[in-house]
Amino acid sequence: MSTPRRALITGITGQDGAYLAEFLLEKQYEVHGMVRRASTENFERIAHLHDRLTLHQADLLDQLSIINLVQDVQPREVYNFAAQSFVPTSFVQPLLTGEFTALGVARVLEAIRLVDPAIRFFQASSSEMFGQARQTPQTEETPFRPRSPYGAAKAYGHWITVNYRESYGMFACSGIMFNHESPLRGKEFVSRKITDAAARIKLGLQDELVLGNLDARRDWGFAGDFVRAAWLMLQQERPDDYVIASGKTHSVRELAELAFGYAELDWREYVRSDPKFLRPAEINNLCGDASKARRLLSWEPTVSFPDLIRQMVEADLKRVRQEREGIKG
Ligand code: NAP
Ligand code: G4F
Repeated sequence: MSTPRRALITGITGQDGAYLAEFLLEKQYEVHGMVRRASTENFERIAHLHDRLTLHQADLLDQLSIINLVQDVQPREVYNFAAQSFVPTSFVQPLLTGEFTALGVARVLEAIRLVDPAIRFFQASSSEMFGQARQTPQTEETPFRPRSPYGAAKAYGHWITVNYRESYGMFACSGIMFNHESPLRGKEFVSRKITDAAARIKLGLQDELVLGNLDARRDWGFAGDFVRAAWLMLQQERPDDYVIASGKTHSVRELAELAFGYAELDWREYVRSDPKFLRPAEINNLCGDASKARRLLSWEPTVSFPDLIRQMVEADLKRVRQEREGIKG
């Protein structure tokens, strides 16, 4: 039997997994995390929580390892945040992305169905599923037209979640999450690539920043707000799907201008665009309508776009300064 307030997080070493682990610990949950084996441990984002977490080795590619994990932990809630989550990599590794990001979802759902179909399940779906959307802003009803192998894989993950809910009566929810960032964001994503570069340039460790499409527009929010929405979905009476978004869009250019401004730099002196960072197919604009989540979950974002970017720049300035002092010492 599953125990109240025991949760299993896949992808706990990633940005969202780390924020959710902290959020659930504050709510007195017993938190278990799935980690994949690596030759070097990759626990930086959860280092401050390590003593309070139980980590288990399993892999999205290995069905039996996931079944054994769910059997051992007997959670009440499973949050599936694990995925190959970087869109450009999905163009060069489309099959692996499909294995992790699409079939990985079915493997977790199958494990739950086998072990205890009453376990509540959250799937981290993505606004990339909308792709070149014909309707703005995007809602739960907007048709998907993905523009990357990642987006196509997430669309499978979304629909298989809906299917397990409808076929087996499972409490399976899909959060259609727009871009969300934080100081824990991976450095290859554009927000963190920019805030890290602004800090390094400010401190004399880098000369320039090379980006791709400066005109792309995204609906950027704060990761901490998004994991709270995931938790709220699993506390409802009925399972459902929800768009999670700020409802405001900004261009990559605006993000760069803001971040460099917080570092007291003029972005135009340091940023250039190179076609090598353009994607085979781009999504020019994404903007979400989270009215349903606001209405039914009472969810509201708490961090504005300028505050988010300021926090990221400040965190990168502090970290780069410490690294520089460490190198000198
Ligand atoms: P992230 O930082 O890239 O974290 C991904 C996590 O998945 C990492 O813990 C990674 O482990 C794990 N993982 C990858 N392949 C795995 C495998 N085969 N077996 C087990 N674990 C594996 O991503 P994030 O930004 O936190 O996003 C969390 C989830 O939300 C992802 O599913 C992403 O696609 C989705 N999402 C994110 C956003 C966003 O803007 N952040 C928006 C919409 C949806 P390692 O540390 O070992 O690599
Ligand atoms: O930061 P990005 O790489 O995020 P992207 O592709 O929107 O995907 C993120 O959000 C999705 C939700 O919509 C998640 F599902 C997904 O897992 C991931 O977290 O790129 C944002 C925009 C793109 O239009 C890209 O072309 O920034 C543009 N961009 C311009 N120059 C760049 C760069 N992106 C990256 N990564 N690096 C650049 O140099």
